[in-house]
Amino acid sequence: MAKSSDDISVLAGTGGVVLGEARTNHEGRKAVLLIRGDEDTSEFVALVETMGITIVETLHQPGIEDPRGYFGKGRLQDVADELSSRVQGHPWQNVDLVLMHTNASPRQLVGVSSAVEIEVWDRVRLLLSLFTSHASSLEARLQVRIARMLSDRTVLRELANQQTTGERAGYGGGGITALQATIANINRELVQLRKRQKKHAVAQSERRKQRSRSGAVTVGLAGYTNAGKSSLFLALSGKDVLVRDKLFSTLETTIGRMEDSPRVLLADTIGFIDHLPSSTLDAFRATLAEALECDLLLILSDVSDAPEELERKLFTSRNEIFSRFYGEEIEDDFPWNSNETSNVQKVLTVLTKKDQATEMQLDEAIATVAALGLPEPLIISSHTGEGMKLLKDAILLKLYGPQTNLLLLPVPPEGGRAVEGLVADVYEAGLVSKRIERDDGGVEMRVWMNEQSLSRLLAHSKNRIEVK
Ligand SMILES: Nc1nc2c(ncn2[C@@H]2O[C@H](COP(=O)(O)OP(=O)(O)OP(=O)(O)O)[C@@H](O)[C@H]2O)c(=O)[nH]1
Ligand SMILES: [Mg+2]
Repeated sequence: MAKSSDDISVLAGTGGVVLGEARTNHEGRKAVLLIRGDEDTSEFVALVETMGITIVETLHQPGIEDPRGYFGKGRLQDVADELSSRVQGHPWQNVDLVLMHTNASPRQLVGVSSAVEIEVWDRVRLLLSLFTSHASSLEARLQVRIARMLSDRTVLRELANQQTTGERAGYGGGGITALQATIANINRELVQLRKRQKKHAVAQSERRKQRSRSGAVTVGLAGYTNAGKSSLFLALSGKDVLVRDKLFSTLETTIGRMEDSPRVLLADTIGFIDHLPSSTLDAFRATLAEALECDLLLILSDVSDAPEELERKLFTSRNEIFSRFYGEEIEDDFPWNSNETSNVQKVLTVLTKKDQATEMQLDEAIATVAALGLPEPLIISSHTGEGMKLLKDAILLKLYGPQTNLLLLPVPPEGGRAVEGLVADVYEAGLVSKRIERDDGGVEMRVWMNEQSLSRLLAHSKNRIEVK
């Protein structure tokens, strides 16, 4: 059995790096944040706040990132000195975390860690820690663990590399051999974890096939984190899922039935975020597949966001879905309009949280959606219910085409199946929205039904069902 990576103690102060262990609760921690240039830090700060961590001080250094230590050598030393000379009452007294506002290279992570000698997170490690603390299901924990180990391995490889080239001396007590043994352990455990994940994925894909064989169709809910996916899922299905004003509340896929339309399944899933490394996204692939391999995909975005935020988040969602997940090239005319081999034939854009948006925001958002080549949006509020009926109808229209009016004829004089039997067949084949019993014993029905099911129904009805 491979040694668990939780045992890896690459400790600060012994010439190594704190890889930030399996700790899941970071509530109440204090951090300093390092920033180069004048980047917008609001999303990063929101991620930090979501975890209950307080940023005690933000340190800026103008100019471009130093490839060795993110901050320049002198400035980084200043930070290290300040940390090591803390006395009672120092504002940094309880700081045990240094945050870097970047997706750092392994070299930068090692560089900053060695200098400050406390735990260091770049944006990716921050996300991984957040995922770890929000992972509540077995599946979520498994994929987060894989993502963490992949990321830890790059840091350990960098350390090994620095020791081999003589750039760095010693590694704890054990030196390069201990490091290589640790990497080997990680590799072994990754093989095991991936096997388990593969098993999950196969089982999931089998369940998906079964669902579609049983005539169910799936509607996937996708969008940036905090877009309101779980809230819409709850509003449409009534099935309880975690809704919180936190980033990445949802890390796995939940399937539920659309209310009044039991054959329509909804899939709530993990959200997207900018600049997630491919290896991290890959760890969530099976989960995403559960929602994105669907009959209809809803792309959600929060219309109460500032216009440039909305654009950024929709742009990211679009790229994650089409380029990274489906591996399609994004061109001006979109896959769902142009290309029959596309993975997604059907897409709807949904703007959420209408109750919090101004008229001007709504207008701007509609223009943004069009500029990105996405289908014209439906605008809803899961809280007030506004737009929900239109959305449900739009979903059914996309899935089944226009509604069909059927007339079920009464039993003829020479005998035949009871009308109730025909009615049952119709319920079996589609979604009934209206039913009128006629005086002559016949029944009129209005249904959502795709062409294939309709022709099968008519063929089996011995001319007792007519399309009106
Ligand atoms: N005012 C308003 N708030 C909403 C609406 N829909 C969702 N929210 C809020 O937006 C926040 C995020 O909602 P979620 O449904 O958890 O969003 P999500 O997309 O599932 O988020 P993650 O799972 O974290 O990616 C919560 O605080 C919701 O209450 C809405 O229609 N109106
Ligand atoms: Mg959610």
